[in-house]
Amino acid sequence: MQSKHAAFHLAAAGVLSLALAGAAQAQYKEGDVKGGGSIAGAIKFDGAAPAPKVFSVNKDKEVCGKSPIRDESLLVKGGGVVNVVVSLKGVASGKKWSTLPKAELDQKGCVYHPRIVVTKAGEDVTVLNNDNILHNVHTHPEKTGNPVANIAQPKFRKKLTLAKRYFAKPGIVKLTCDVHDWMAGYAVIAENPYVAVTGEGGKFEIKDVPAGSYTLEIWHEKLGMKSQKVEVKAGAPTAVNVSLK
Ligand SMILES: [Cu+2]
Repeated sequence: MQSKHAAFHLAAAGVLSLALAGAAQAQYKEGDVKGGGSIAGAIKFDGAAPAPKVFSVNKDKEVCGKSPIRDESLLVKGGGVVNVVVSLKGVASGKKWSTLPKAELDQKGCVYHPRIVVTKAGEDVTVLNNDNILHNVHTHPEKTGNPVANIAQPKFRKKLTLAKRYFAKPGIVKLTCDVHDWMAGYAVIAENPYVAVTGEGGKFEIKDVPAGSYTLEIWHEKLGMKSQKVEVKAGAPTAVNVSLK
């Protein structure tokens, strides 16, 4: 498939429901992928990069105020959008789940690292607290149908295991902290391991895809969701370049 440049705008509202449309799909099966293809490209930002915004830290200044906390809800670096979730839908079988890193995020300087964590549906998510202050993990399941977690993580609790029941159903769950209102992160509960999160330049790559036709979903917390058809050929890269605004 050739490169595509498609500009679109979508309100963030209503986006989560679309992202969850695959919930009823058949269970993904692990197997060996021989001669798979790949999907690679970049998610660009159509327009001028938004001016950087810094939150005013009004709580636990000695820890949270050590370095400025930037608003990373729309982060454009090198012309591309960082923290865009790119996922492949309709994959019946393919590479092993173990190709995804274990879902773990840290609270450091009162910021979630990483902002977006990917997990297999029905797995625990680990939340570390390296700040030596109280945080509180609050999940917002939106339309996933997962239960809400609202768990205090005192300074002595360096590691919190968020139980798998909070991540039983696929979709996107937002994480916030009731102590520090600027803290925001997302757990992407995946149906299959073909999920990538964009880095600098908006770049991403999804490897070892069995040849076939799929739908690629592109989701960003502020810019909304877009999906497009993608044709993957055996042993060949497929370029997908999209602009968001
Ligand atoms: Cu906090």
